[in-house]
Amino acid sequence: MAGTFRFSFGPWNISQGADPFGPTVRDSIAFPEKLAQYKALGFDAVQFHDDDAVPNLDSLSSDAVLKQAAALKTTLDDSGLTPEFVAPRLWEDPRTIDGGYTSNDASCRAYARDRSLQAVDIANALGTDLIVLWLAREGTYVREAKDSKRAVEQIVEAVDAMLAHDKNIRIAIEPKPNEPMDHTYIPTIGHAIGLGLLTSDPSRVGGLIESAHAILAGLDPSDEMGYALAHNKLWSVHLNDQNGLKFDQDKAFGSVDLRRAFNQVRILDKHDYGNDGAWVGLDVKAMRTQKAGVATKHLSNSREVFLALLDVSRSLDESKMDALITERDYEELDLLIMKALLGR
Ligand code: GLO
Ligand code: MG
Repeated sequence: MAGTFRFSFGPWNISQGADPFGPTVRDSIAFPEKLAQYKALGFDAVQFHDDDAVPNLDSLSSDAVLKQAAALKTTLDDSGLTPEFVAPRLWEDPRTIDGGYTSNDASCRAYARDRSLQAVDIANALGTDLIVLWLAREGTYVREAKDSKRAVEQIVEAVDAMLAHDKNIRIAIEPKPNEPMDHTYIPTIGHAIGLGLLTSDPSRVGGLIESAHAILAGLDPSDEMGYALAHNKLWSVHLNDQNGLKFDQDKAFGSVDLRRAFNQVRILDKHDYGNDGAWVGLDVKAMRTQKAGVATKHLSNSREVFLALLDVSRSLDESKMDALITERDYEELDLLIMKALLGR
């Protein structure tokens, strides 16, 4: 029982503080400046949307896209940073208004598929075999707009196209139950793993679990992680926190419910997460109130809290816990954990 924990985040996690009700409050930070901060914050890998890696890719030829990706690989190598994954961003272009793979417009579906295949090419050029699919708009605002059975088939067809495009690529689906959609078709890790079974190569389809997304589905993130671990399908995580059932908050890890965070760390450590090279990703957002210059603390703080909770988990008296479990004295077990979290 011991995982290996190395940390990653995506450049979108250093942001300007815009929200749906107000504009940005911090200057934008250029991508090279963001990259320069990774190591000092304690992070060794970068998560990419396809257009984080190659900005404005829709206006470039395939050759130009691959050339830029190759140049980025050199920059990453020079900075000692590893690319963890590439995620096709299928939620901003006008052709993705009605979804990507499940859009009701065939030409928009073709755009989503082609862009996903290009994301695979970018991943190859960067030197990672992992694609993440956050299926942002694969859902509906009204049930009658799409056929849910057909939608699942369409997502499977898109995944199959990516698997056929490259024989080594692995696809981790990041489930989320809502936002921006009212309901999505792949809301939990069970759905993601089930979808994988419908594809042409289930061994290359897994999942990424985000704490807040599990909480929004009314589930405990550590139990979702355990479910994925039991299937050998936990290929990445997006740790963060969430205060109840509202918009996706991406709060710093552990900042709402320390015990819920502790249990995520504990299940990962208990089952050797990371020993196969998987990263601990943090998908956290700085508070809008945070001034420029100190707007990366949510990242380093989340990592610090993860490592502190790891210490707590590893310092527990496991034989005492086992004895309480045998006695079925869960009240005492409960207190033991609370005292450990309180440092008493
Ligand atoms: C939004 C998601 C988003 C993804 C990212 C990577 O709710 O968490 O941040 O993780 O786009 O695909
Ligand atoms: Mg996420």
